[in-house]
Amino acid sequence: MAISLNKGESYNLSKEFPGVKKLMIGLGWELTTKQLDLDASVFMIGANGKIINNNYLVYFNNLKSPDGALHHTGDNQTGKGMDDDESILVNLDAIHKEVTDLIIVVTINEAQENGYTFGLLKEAYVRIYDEVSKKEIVKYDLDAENASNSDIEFARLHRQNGDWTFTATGKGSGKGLEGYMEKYS
Ligand SMILES: [Ca+2]
Ligand SMILES: [Ca+2]
Repeated sequence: MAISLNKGESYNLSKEFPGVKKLMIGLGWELTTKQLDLDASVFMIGANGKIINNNYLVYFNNLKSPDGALHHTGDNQTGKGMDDDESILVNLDAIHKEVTDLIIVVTINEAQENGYTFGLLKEAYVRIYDEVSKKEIVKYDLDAENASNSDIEFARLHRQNGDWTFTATGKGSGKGLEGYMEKYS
């Protein structure tokens, strides 16, 4: 069973899931009345709180990080089909040594212009699971618990002394992907 975390809570991923090497970040959603395009993105952050260079934002326009550690499987614009609609594979051991944090965000395309929120969707979630064992580590509900948000900083993975710590951030900014790009670039 996935770990249930309140916002702001952390746990040591390396201790809770010993030997975990590869994570999968999965984003899924189903439409109700509106056609909404959700996007999963990961900012690979260095000691100064910014991405270590412009290629270390992995999203629909940059599917692989230069270190080969992160691989986005491609943009999905409709959410059609069950299970994960967008996925990002994370190979923890391959992450560039200057990267101290991975910040995972989910945004809705053109949400600001159109007033879109997660509440317009159903069965919308973002989750992380161990790619090898398929064991789910954490799952966040987007449409019910974050209905009024149009974007969310879902989680932060922080590297310390070779261990990875997971923190449930769970904060919306209302500024979309561009807002996160400004903040972390
Ligand atoms: Ca998308
Ligand atoms: Ca779907």
